[in-house]
Amino acid sequence: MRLMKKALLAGALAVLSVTTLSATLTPAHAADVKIGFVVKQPEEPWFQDEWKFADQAAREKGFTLVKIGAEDGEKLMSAIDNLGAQGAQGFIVCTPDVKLGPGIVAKAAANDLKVMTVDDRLVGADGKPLADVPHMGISATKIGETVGKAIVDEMKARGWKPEEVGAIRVSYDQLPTAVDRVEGAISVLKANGFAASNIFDAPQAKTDTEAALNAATVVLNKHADIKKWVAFGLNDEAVLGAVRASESVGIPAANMIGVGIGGADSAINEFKKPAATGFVGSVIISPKRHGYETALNMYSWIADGKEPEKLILTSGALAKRDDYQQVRKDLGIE
Ligand code: FCA
Repeated sequence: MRLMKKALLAGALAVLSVTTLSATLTPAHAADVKIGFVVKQPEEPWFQDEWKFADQAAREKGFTLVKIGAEDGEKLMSAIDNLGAQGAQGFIVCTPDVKLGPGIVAKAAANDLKVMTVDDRLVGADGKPLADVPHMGISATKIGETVGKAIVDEMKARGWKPEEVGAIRVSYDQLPTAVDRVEGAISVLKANGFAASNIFDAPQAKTDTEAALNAATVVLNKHADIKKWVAFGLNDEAVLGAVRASESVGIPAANMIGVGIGGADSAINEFKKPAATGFVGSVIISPKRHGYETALNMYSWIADGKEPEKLILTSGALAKRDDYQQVRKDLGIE
């Protein structure tokens, strides 16, 4: 009797483990799926986070993710050929230059690869978005407005009058989403009494902190009579550059208000500093949606023939030193 019980139990256990196993087994074809995730600035924390979440999707579904950094058009074109040669079926890309749009689409087709864009939307020769390529971006104007409102609120809290304040528009005008973001911020500043003549363009040569620092330094030196400043731009790196520039010319944190966009490590490390800097806040956007969701969408396109939506625009939420942990948690990116 005892033996029989034991045998029965063993049998039940065996059945159990087989069922659990088959439930977690990925479909036979998942292992054959290979997806590229190509980004323009692999060292930027935002893109690291996108990759991290895309990796999570790959692990969950069982496909292979190939992460490639492509800082210029040449690297991007050879990356696409490479993916084709490796037998990938599709890729997601944040291009170093949106004007490469038609070239990217042609290269993808030549390699029989499906293509989706993330963050930066491709444009055609006429400067209009390539609406046929599925894209996930941020709602740039709205997020820019959130930046503008955060700046205005902080100005009010500090009792600043708009006429005594200079604004640094760290700009990268060849990228439409960058223009939409800064123009969104400017619209709110203007609606709150900021004169256009107090807003100064600081064009950055690249979208990193160093380029922004250089661009903002020129503005600050040229307008040394202005003692109070605000700054905004494409991302956290742009605004951090402006904040570093203000520090280097001796403007105290109390006289600087910078609000970025992103909320990855560049911003978080700034919030973690023991003393507050002029980097007051960041509108946190979701690398989880942009990494995990795009990768899943590409996977369903390849594995199930389900075409992704043509356009998804994600939102953001303002975070500051004292609440960024909670905001990140609410966005599911902790
Ligand atoms: C652009 C910027 C990145 C990030 C992304 C959402 O690609 O360069 O920093 O803000 O949009």
